[in-house]
Amino acid sequence: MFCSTLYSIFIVIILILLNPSNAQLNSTFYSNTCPNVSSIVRNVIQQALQNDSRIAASLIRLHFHDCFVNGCDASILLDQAGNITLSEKNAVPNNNSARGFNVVDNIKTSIENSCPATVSCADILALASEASVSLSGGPSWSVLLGRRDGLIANQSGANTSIPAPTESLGNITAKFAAVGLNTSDLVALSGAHTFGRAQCRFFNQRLFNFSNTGNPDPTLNSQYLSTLQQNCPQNGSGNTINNLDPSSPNNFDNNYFKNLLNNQGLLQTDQELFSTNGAATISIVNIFANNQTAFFEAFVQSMINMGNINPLTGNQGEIRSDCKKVNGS
Ligand code: HEM
Ligand SMILES: *[C@@H]1O[C@H](CO)[C@@H](O)[C@H](O)[C@H]1NC(C)=O
Ligand SMILES: *[C@@H]1O[C@H](CO)[C@@H](O)[C@H](O)[C@H]1NC(C)=O
Ligand SMILES: *[C@@H]1O[C@H](CO)[C@@H](O)[C@H](O)[C@H]1NC(C)=O
Ligand SMILES: *[C@@H]1O[C@H](CO)[C@@H](O)[C@H](O)[C@H]1NC(C)=O
Ligand SMILES: *[C@@H]1O[C@H](CO)[C@@H](O)[C@H](O)[C@H]1NC(C)=O
Ligand SMILES: *[C@@H]1O[C@H](CO)[C@@H](O)[C@H](O)[C@H]1NC(C)=O
Ligand SMILES: *[C@@H]1O[C@H](CO)[C@@H](O)[C@H](O)[C@H]1NC(C)=O
Ligand SMILES: *[C@@H]1O[C@H](CO)[C@@H](O)[C@H](O)[C@H]1NC(C)=O
Ligand SMILES: *[C@@H]1O[C@H](CO)[C@@H](O)[C@H](O)[C@H]1NC(C)=O
Ligand SMILES: *[C@@H]1O[C@H](CO)[C@@H](O)[C@H](O)[C@H]1NC(C)=O
Ligand SMILES: CC(=O)N[C@H]1CO[C@H](CO)[C@@H](O)[C@@H]1O
Repeated sequence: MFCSTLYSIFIVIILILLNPSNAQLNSTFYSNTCPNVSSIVRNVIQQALQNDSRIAASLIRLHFHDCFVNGCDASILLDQAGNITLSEKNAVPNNNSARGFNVVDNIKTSIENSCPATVSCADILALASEASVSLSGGPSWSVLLGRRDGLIANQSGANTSIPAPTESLGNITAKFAAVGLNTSDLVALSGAHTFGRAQCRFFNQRLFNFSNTGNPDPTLNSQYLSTLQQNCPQNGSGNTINNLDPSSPNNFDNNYFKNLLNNQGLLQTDQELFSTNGAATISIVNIFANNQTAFFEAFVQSMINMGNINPLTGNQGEIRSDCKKVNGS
């Protein structure tokens, strides 16, 4: 009786270990089937940066918005057509905001030329994030690979799971915790706002009528406030773009955290990391503002943590041949 119970447990463990869908990601997944995949991705992004200095930032944001919704499965890339009745692209956080889809398609085309039907679109987003950061002066790291592409999009998931820029620190923390990321990950990954742009509509409420007070957000540096008010008049279109890190808009560095110490965080959720009374995030912001190496090391670990959110592996999902569509549709 006792022995047969032990035996059953043993068999179950063996079956779990053999189940390909429990496979861990690793950095050598394509070393035989597409050994040059990293340099192919990097080259396409390097070309794209010649024309569009913002593209590196846009690409890493796609990976973030992908991973927070049904895991890192390239669901954000699916166009709304056929079986995809409600795309993530059209969800509130992405509509007229997420960009870089054409560059993802160019990367995919370039990879298919060397290694057809081999590399997933979900892995392309992870590789593109690393290339974007390192090409912008940030750290390099060994990207974990082996994700497969999902068959569905989840628009309501994208509406509700991706953090919004007007939420409280508590709400943002909860959304990160919901995907297994902690406060250290939140602060480190928010450091991605060291490059890229944001439209006025995402922070306009801080400039004129914060929390329905009729006044600006009191944490905003007054000189920075007047600059932003000129670029973002309250009743303007709200689509004008602003640098997330005005001190070095296209560089991946720790200036984002130095800005927070000067009350020059652009989004409410940026400044909250430093200005929420008693928050556990404050000491982490101070460390990163004073030590870029500490930021880079934490950022790499947290990018790996984010890239590990619920990947499809083994024979789950598929390798899409066109990142915009499920195969055969
Ligand atoms: C902590 C919660 C976060 C909130 C509320 C947030 C919100 C936003 C918003 C509102 C924008 C501007 C989009 C636009 O104007 O169209 C933006 C841009 C951006 N976000 Fe975040 N974000 C968060 C975390 C992250 C994370 C974790 C990453 C990546 C690791 C990231 C990377 C970026 C980048 C690079 C841009 C600039 C994109 C571009 O220029 O195209 N963000 N974010
Ligand atoms: C990487 O993962 C794949 C799929 O799970 C596996 O076949 C391969 O042996 C792994 N490589 C290493 C070095 O662990
Ligand atoms: C890998 O790609 C790089 C850059 O495109 C190229 O210089 C190199 O020759 C390629 N190597 C192989 C083995 O294809
Ligand atoms: C250059 O980048 C802009 C966006 O900044 C884009 O609209 C345009 O299509 C790009 N041109 C080429 C040739 O890629
Ligand atoms: C996305 O934005 C466009 C305006 O450019 C709007 O017409 C459309 O309704 C929006 N889609 C969703 C799903 O909100
Ligand atoms: C996502 O939110 C937008 C705006 O509230 C709404 O129009 C759309 O129906 C939502 N999508 C889903 C699937 O709930
Ligand atoms: C969509 O996303 C939500 C929140 O992330 C999740 O609860 C729900 O199970 C997802 N739906 C599907 C069909 O995957
Ligand atoms: C924060 O989360 C709480 C609990 O879900 C919710 O009641 C509140 O409306 C959220 N606040 C914001 C600004 O989203
Ligand atoms: C967050 O998790 C990491 C492991 O990825 C750990 O080193 C760190 O101490 C945790 N931070 C907090 C605040 O729990
Ligand atoms: C900066 O952080 C790194 C990595 O955590 C650490 O090794 C180094 O000692 C720190 N430098 C200073 C001056 O504190
Ligand atoms: C579309 O959905 C139907 C019903 O779920 C399924 O039978 C069909 O295979 C799907 N088509 C594609 C191309 O995924
Ligand atoms: C000049 C103008 O139209 N001002 C309006 C801008 O929008 C606010 C409400 O957000 C109104 O109160 C102002 O009258």
